[in-house]
Amino acid sequence: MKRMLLALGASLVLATPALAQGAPKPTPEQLAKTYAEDQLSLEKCGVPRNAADDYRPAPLLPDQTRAHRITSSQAFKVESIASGLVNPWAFAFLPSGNMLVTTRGEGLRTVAPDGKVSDLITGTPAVKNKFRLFGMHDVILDRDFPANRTIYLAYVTTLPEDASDTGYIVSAKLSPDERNLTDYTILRKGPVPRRILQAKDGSLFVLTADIVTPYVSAQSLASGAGKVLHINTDGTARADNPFVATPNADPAVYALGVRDPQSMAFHPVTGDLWIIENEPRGGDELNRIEPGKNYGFPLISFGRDNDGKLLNNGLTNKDGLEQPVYFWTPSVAFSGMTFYTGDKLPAWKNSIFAGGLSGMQLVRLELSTDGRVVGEEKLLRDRCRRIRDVRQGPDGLLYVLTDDANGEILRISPN
Ligand SMILES: [Ca+2]
Repeated sequence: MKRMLLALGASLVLATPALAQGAPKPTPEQLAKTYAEDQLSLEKCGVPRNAADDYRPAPLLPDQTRAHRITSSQAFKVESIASGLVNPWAFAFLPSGNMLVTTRGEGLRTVAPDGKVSDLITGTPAVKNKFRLFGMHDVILDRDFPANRTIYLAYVTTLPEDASDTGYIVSAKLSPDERNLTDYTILRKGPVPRRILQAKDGSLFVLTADIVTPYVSAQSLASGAGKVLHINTDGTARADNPFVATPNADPAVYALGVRDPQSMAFHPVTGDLWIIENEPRGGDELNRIEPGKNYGFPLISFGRDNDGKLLNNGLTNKDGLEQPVYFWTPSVAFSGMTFYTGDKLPAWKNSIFAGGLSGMQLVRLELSTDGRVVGEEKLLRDRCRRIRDVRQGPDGLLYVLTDDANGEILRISPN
């Protein structure tokens, strides 16, 4: 075991200098620090699933993987503000000061600022915590929540009349006492939905997964799986979606060819839609999404399939298919993501933060003005926790949700 850890640490440090132009070259001292941090993390937390996988396809763009590892100048402290949440998946900040939290196998609860966890909110659909993959996923508040009390939920359940798992995007209203859901409306029924994001105009972007081999859905315009979808708040497809006139296409499709995208956020300056998706085994990708574009899965991939076999003979590039801005081998297995836009942690302004599940880390990415990754920092690794979601609070601090049977909400503030 020790030998494997050393070998893994050594290969990580060797990979770091192979950075392309654009990123500043790390000093020997920085490399030594990075190596020591990687080593410590692996020894303390153990080698996560796929982390020992040494499959490393070559990048095709500058700084497309292993961009210069950075250490933040931002001094910060981490406090646990709530615990005892059973496999929490996502959270949102209510105007009351409470947080609305989904728990994967249960439903929906609130958490008060003092950490008190409520009973289950009634009227929430029944879900099962199946294979650690399915159940209650995302929750967001409507932009006009203070006036209309509307929330949106993404979840997967198995109904008696259905042979297989069914995904739902629904809207509902949260009662003023935050104890009950009413006005339940199904917006979409179909493939596994992960995240929901509301645009300034009120429309909803939805990420859906194609995780069933042989991955026939992600490239099929007729299927809503393995897609970025764009819908109205009544569930209908946006009239300006790119494939509304394409015969047999699902009109909700906005972009295609993604596998298991779980992270989504708008860039605070450009307004562009960014997502992170998990490939089966290595090759997790950061993508900037444009309408009508094909992000390649499973035709091209920087990862391998779960059985270790190459996807499409290891092809990583093909005309007509988009290259990821950035990719990770081995897997980090990302979940929630946000751009930090607050003033409380100024050194982190406009950075991407994304939670790693098997990678047990909070990744911070610095982007250049032209949208390339110029620095990657790995935070919270000393805690050895699967990080399920990260959001910016209304107080300008960062909040992180850990995913296990005793899930916590962590608050990151300046120190
Ligand atoms: Ca891709």
